[in-house]
Amino acid sequence: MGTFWGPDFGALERDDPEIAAVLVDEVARQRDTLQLIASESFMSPGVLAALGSTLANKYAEGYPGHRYYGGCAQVDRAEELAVARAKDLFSADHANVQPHSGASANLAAYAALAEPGDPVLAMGLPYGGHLTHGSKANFSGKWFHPIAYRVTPDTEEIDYDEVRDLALAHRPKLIICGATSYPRLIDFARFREIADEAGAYLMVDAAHFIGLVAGRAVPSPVPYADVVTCTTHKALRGPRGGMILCRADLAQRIDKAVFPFAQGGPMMHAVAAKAVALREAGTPEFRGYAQQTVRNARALAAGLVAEGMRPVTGGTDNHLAVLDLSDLGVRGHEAEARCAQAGIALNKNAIPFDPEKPAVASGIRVGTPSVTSQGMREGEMRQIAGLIGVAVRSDPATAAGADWLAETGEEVSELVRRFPFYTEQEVMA
Ligand code: DSN
Repeated sequence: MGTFWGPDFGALERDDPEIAAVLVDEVARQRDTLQLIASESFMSPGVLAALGSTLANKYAEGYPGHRYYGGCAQVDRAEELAVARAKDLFSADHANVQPHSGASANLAAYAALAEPGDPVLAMGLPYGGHLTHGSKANFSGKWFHPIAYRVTPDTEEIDYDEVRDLALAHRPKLIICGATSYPRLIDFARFREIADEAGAYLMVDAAHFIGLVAGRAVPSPVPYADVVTCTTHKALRGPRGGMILCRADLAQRIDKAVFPFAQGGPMMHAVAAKAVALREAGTPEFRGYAQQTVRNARALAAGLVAEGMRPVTGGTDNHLAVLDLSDLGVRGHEAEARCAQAGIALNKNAIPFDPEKPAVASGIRVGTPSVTSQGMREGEMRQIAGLIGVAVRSDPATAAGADWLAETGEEVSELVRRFPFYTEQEVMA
């Protein structure tokens, strides 16, 4: 192999100690505390190497073989590999690996499939949807005509009858399924039927669960959707970024919607890192991780039930669980802060039909991609559930609560020290 001009941490420490310290402290945070944010996981050293490479210097507007800049032979190879690996892994006709993020991928998908002002039917944010699914604060709600479907109050699962009724009443151009805090499998076949009946395109925002699809731990939306958008971080364990998969007949529209409509130059270091992650995601090891992630989420949810929390929808089929804390008399934002004090990173989360404001929320969301990547299994999930239970019930304003939080923090440190994701050598290069 030739010389690889990679990240030089020593030079950064010497020239910019302030930022070097941020990098060191964040490694320490990720290593010394528990990561239960459902939309996060750990990138491999290979993915990190591609991200920190000189590919970041290159402008490459356009697509492989058709760039607006010279000198693109190497980055073309990276993009061709990423596209081929994505198509192969997900059995997709076409893949665009240039979106800078999931939100950018969604902007491009809207642009490819609808016109401003068109009705778009998607899950409402308070029931587990996403900002780009029609929030008034986002392009999707300002430039399109959003119609929101909900979950049923009794099962808290998607109300497919309501989806159909709204689709037939409003004839949306686009129907979106996929969510950020929905713990159940989505019935893609049912959505396909509804979209066909209403004459709408079906877009699946698979950002949260595409890694589980890659690892064959949950069903794939690709056979049912016109377009699948996703992120490449989260459970897929790639770089922060987006990706779009689609049918062959929509390929040109999607490509033009990404560039030049929504974006300029692609981040070729991120594209190369996506290629690395997509190769890793096709390995038996990744399959084992994806399937264990789901088993761990079930075990964690069951453990939290034993701690007096109510799981939204009664449990989970994927990598996350949403827990209603009403019976404990603790609100989501308090639970998030108490857990943070004990070294447990998770987020407050609205429950369906939540009486609290989103900034307060009645629940929390927990996810298992990170801890599963670290090698933890069901036994550790039961231990973590106990730690969360103590932290959530500990009021830091009382002396006893502050002590419990400190003790929980020590137990968290002992646990995570047994399951490092990165070796010393990898993180302190
Ligand atoms: N921020 C992501 C999440 O946490 O679910 C969604 O974009």
